Amino acid sequence: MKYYLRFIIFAGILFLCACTGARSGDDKAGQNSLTVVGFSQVGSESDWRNANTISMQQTFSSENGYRLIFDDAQQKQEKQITAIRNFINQGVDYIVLAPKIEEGWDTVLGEAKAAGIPVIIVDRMISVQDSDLFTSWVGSDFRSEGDAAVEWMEKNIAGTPRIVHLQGHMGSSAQIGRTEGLENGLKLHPDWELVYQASGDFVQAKGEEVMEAFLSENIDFNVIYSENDDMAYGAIDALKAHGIKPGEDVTVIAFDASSTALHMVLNGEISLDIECNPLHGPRVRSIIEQLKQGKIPEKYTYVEETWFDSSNLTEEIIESRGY
Ligand code: GYE
Repeated sequence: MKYYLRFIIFAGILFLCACTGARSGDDKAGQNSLTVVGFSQVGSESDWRNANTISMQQTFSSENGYRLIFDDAQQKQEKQITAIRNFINQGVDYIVLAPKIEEGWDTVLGEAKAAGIPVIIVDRMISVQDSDLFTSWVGSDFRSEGDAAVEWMEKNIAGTPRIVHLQGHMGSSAQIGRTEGLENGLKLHPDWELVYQASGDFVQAKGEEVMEAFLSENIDFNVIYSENDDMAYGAIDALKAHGIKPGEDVTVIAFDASSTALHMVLNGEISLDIECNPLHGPRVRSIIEQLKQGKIPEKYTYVEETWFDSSNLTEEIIESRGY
């Protein structure tokens, strides 16, 4: 009897151990099967950026087989560099970087390369000595976005354009390309005038500030070329505060084509919005899936884009776009 009881207790303990062991083993296997992606996001400066963050977070979910480590660098390149180093220390499977500016990435990406972690660049580009420091890039052709705006101006501005140019964050590809497009347009049209040029850092409040500063100088103008929607919102607020009517007194051109801005195209306050698509999550995922299968993805993938003005935009189009 005594032995019989002891045997039952012993067997019971063995059984419990086996169960816990199996369970923690399963958990481990479950965790290991998730692909870990460290994503360094530059910040949350605009509608575009927020849509981009959501796209990445929705795509790299556990339901899709991923664990996303998200880091918001709050517009500081140093923070992006620290985030990448943390990703390396944590031994993530892939690093995704949405860089603030083009320069300054060689050292830290050299460290990622030495650790054998593939790096995917999304949205803006980077400028590095050795192109092997990143595996692939996906984003927009910012220069051709600028060219499209110039082409539209050639056909749609009556009289001589006198342009106020609100630039994005200096040194970012989106600023560089859109500025190059306009500057090329100015070269092609010696009669066009650039009456003011300043950076509003892609931020609404700064767009308003820059516009206020310009308006206080009482210079004649009829076009605002704003390198993103958010700065255009700020500039439009400043115009209205001075009794100037956007769409009537001034032609406002913006970039991104987020839903709020497209509604302003429909109500006439913004005359042209050049599309820049932020929904990069699935595109980055497809690059990672290719790498997982041992394939070599394209080095550069440009997203196809269009533009919207009152001639081609409807409420249904806005509803169908997802940002
Ligand atoms: O146009 C702007 C955002 O890099 C394309 O960054 C992106 C730009 C976008 O803050 O709104």
